[in-house]
This record gives sequence, C-alpha cells and structure tokens, in this order.
Amino acid sequence: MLDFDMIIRGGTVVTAGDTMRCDVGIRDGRIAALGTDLGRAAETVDAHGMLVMPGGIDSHVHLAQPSAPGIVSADDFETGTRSAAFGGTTTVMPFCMQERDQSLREALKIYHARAEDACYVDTSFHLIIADPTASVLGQELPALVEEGYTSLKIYMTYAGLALKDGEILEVLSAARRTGSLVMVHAENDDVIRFLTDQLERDGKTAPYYHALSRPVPAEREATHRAITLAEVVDVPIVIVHVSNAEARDEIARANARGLNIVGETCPQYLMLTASDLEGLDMEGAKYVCSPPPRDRSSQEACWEGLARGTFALYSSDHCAFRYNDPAGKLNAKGRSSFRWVPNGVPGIAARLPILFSEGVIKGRISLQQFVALTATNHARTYGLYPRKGSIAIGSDADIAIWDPERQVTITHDLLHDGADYTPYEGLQVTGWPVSTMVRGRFVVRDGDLVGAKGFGEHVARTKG
Ligand code: DUC
Ligand code: ZN
Ligand code: ZN
Repeated sequence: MLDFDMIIRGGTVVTAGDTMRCDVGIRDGRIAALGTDLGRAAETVDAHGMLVMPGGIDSHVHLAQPSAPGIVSADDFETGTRSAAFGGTTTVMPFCMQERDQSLREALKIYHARAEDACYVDTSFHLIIADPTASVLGQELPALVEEGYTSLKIYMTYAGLALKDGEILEVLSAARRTGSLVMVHAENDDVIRFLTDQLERDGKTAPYYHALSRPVPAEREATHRAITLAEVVDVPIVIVHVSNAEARDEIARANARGLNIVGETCPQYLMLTASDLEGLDMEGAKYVCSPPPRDRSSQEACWEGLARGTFALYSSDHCAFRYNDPAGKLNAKGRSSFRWVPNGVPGIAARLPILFSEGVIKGRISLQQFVALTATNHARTYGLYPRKGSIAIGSDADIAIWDPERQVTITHDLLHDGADYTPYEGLQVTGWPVSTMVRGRFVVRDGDLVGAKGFGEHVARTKG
C-alpha cells in the first residue's frame, strides 16, 4: 500500500512563519506529512531548486460582474480562474453584487450559476450590499453568514452602489451582530461628482483627468469617515485598495488607537502612476481604475505599508475590460469623457510575480511576508484558515511551485486572461510560479494548463 498520492520532493517549503527544506506528502487532496524519507507515493514531483509555497489567495477580484449598460467584463469565471492559476493563485474571492431591489439570495443564485462548472481554482464569494433594507440586513444576511458568506463589500461612491453614512452604520451594526466582516471602498462621492462635472465643463475629458477627478483628499476623507463609523459601531473593517500615504496613515493611526482596521493595497498602486493615464489618444484608458494610481511617493508609501504591516492584504482588485473593444475601455461614450471609461485593471495573474520580484528579490519584504501578504493573511481575515493559506498538516494541498531564479518579461500572452492587454507589459521579473495545484491536483504544470474546468469548488467560510 502506498503512503501518499503524491510527494513533492526536494523543494524549499515556505510558510508565513518558516522556511524549511522538506518534502510534502499529499493524500486525498490534503497535506498529510512534512518531512524527509516520507515513503512511497503514486507520484513523485521533483522540486529541487524550487520554492514550495501556499497557493495565493486573491481576496479581491471582480469576475462576470456588470458595470454599466453595454460594457462587458473581460473575464468570466473560466478565464479569470484560469489566469489565477497561471499566476500561482489557488483561491479567488469574487464578488456577488446585489442590484437595487434585489434580494441577496437572488443575486447569489445568479452568480453561482455563472461560476458553475467554470472554475479552475477554488472560489468563495463576498457579497456586495447595494440595497441595505431591513430585511436584507435583518433576515437575509444573518442566514447567509451562517451558510459561510461571512464578508461583504460596501461602496462610498459609484451611482447605484454608494451608501449614505446612515446606511453604512446600519450595515456595520448588522456585521457586528452577525460576526461578518465589511470591506469598504472609501472615496468621497460628492467630491468626485463635483470635480468630474468641473473637468468636463472645462473640456478636460481625456482618460488622464480620471486621476484628477478622484484626488488623494477624496480617498483620505472617506477612509477617515469609514473608520469613524466603524469606531462608533465598534466593529472591525477592511479598507480595500489603498493608494497613498494619507489614507494609509489613517489606518495606521486607527490601529495605534486600538481599533481593528485591516488595510489592503494592490499591484497597480505599487507599479503605476497617474502619468500612465496620459498615453497618446485613448491609451491612458488602459490604466483607469479607482482609486487611481498616484505618484512615485505614493508607490513608496504603499510599499512601506506592506513592509510595516499597515497593509495585511495584497490583492489584485482584478476588474478587467478589453481595451480595443466597443464593450470595453474604448466604448463610444468613453471616448467622449473619462466619466464613461469602465474602471478597473487586470492583475489576477501578475499579482504574485510582481510582489515576488519587486518585493522579495529587491529586498523590500521577506519571503515570510510574501506568503502572509498573498495567502495566509487572506485566509485568516476571511475565515478560510487553516483549511487554506498555509502548508500545514491537514490543510488543503493548494500549492504553487516557484522557480525563484527564472527571469521573465511579462507579456499579455503569459497571463491567460480574457483581456487584450496587461498594464505590466514589458516588466521584467525574477521568479515565476511554474506549477500550481489545487487540493493536490495540478491545474498548471510546468507552464501548461492541465486542470479541468469545473474542478474549482465554492468554499463556505467561517467568521474571520
Ligand atoms: N474600482 C473598484 O472599486 N472596483 C473595481 C475596479 C475599480 O477600479
Ligand atoms: Zn472598490
Ligand atoms: Zn474592487
């Protein structure tokens, strides 16, 4: 009788706590042993010279999510989860967006149907609450939290999504009652509308003006306000996609005062600046996302936030639209004003290689911080731990095998998503996830897609 289904032999296993030379024994999709001389297995994988790390958990992605009439998301659950696997990510947490006048159950039915039989890696939905009625917060949410939907996102901006302060307080107290975790998109809606109108009146409609319509104070003020509302209700929150020092420092100050505010940043705030939106013609539309990329000092501030722990989470906020497409960035209205350019950039596959190369290889963060920021902290924050997010006995065998020395020039064709560009085209990175496995089965092996569409499962979560 064989001891294991698979042994990954000879690699260096990295977790958020340790780096160790050992083999990994896998049985029934879970990690069953860590050590040497583990015995016999149906299959042995040679990982000499490789890093064996927890597969990434991307806790902020938008897949098959409508944004405006006539605009189509570039990635559905098939292409999005395929791209995740090529980038070393084994669990993605997309959003299930409630429309106004829609129940959360109806929304979930629609999104589960979109994801059914489509996913290459595991998924777990966050809810987006756009219509926080008494029955949504008092009846639906408590039941859904018990069923494992333990987190939700709210918006302080965007027509049809933005909640008023009173509504935010109601959502936060429902989160406190149910033990769920609220993610906040923090930008001041009135500031954005005022500046957008003004820029348009002045004929400043090119994609670059998107960045000027959503300045740092709009993000800082909303971050401060979200934290204040959470303090009033006495509940933890996550401030997502932080782009600059001022919003970062609001989070740091709140935590120094004893609050529990989790910060998240994303590759676009480490690698892009507002000047990327200045490209010739409409090129800048490729980089339109919210909050917008800022400047070099903001990039440094975000790196410091990751290194110091103000940001516990590094996610992609993958929200892809094709560029050269009338249903994407170059829609007819988008050409008339930045107001109509769909917000979002792709990043689900590039997320980990960017942090590994720019972070670990360049000495900004340690390997342990890399694992914490890309996997373990997501699992702990959102109730997936210890099933996911580590290489430990009993955990799902969700593993990325990395060649830490491979030099790669990022090009869009390496990422396997549904978009037609990457904001990181031409970026040279060191280190690449050569193979990715979910629950003990390879999805990508030595750069080839070998997994089955539909193998990815939806995972119910505990309270984080
Ligand atoms: N901003 C968001 O809030 N979500 C998706 C993409 C974006 O740019
Ligand atoms: Zn957002
Ligand atoms: Zn988002």
